[in-house]
Amino acid sequence: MGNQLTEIAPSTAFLPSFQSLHIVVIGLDSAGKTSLLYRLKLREFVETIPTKGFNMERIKVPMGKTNTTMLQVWDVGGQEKLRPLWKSYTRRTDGLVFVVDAAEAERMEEAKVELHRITRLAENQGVPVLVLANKQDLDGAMSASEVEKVLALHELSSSTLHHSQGCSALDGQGLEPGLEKLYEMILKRKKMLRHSKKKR
Ligand SMILES: Nc1nc2c(ncn2[C@@H]2O[C@H](COP(=O)(O)OP(=O)(O)OP(=O)(O)O)[C@@H](O)[C@H]2O)c(=O)[nH]1
Ligand SMILES: [Mg+2]
Repeated sequence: MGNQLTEIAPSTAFLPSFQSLHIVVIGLDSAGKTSLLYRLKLREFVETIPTKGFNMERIKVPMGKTNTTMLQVWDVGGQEKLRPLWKSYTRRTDGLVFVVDAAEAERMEEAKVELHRITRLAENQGVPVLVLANKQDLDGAMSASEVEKVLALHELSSSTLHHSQGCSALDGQGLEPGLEKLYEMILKRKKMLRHSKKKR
């Protein structure tokens, strides 16, 4: 679904408007990134094929008590050969969503390595991270707090706000609360950055 083949990374992806946020969704292949993107956009579970480039959707979501926020969501393919491209998408993003298949415990170490590799980059320092422990509908899926431990989120730099949330693209549970939390972290960071600019 919506598979756009491209070698071109977004160059002017950062949107200065406060109400329009740039979000990048990454994670290992088959974690459920594209399924989550279209669950959010279409409010249904759609058939997907492995993403060879990226998908991008603009999605209006209710955020906070009264706000509706426009999200520009980039879903990037997670196959090993595509992972070197992630950094072109995450540059200057407002928030990172890292999706794992919570029912696939044996791939958590691989996911941990990739998460820490991308968040360690200088340009990603301080970008808030939402970890989605997807496929909670499957028996034996790890909970958000178990995923948080195996991915060693406490080892992320102290300037990086993070949160882990269980979810399922199949029934949609957990997705909106997770995004709400990401939104709060993004606002918090923007406020901190404005405050430190004023001090200079
Ligand atoms: N049971 C269950 N299956 C899911 C869920 N989310 C995704 N899937 C299935 O997992 C497989 C991979 O989903 P995708 O959304 O294509 O995964 P992806 O992370 O985009 O994978 P790449 O594009 O290769 O990086 C598909 O068969 C989906 O139907 C979920 O919440 N529950
Ligand atoms: Mg995909």
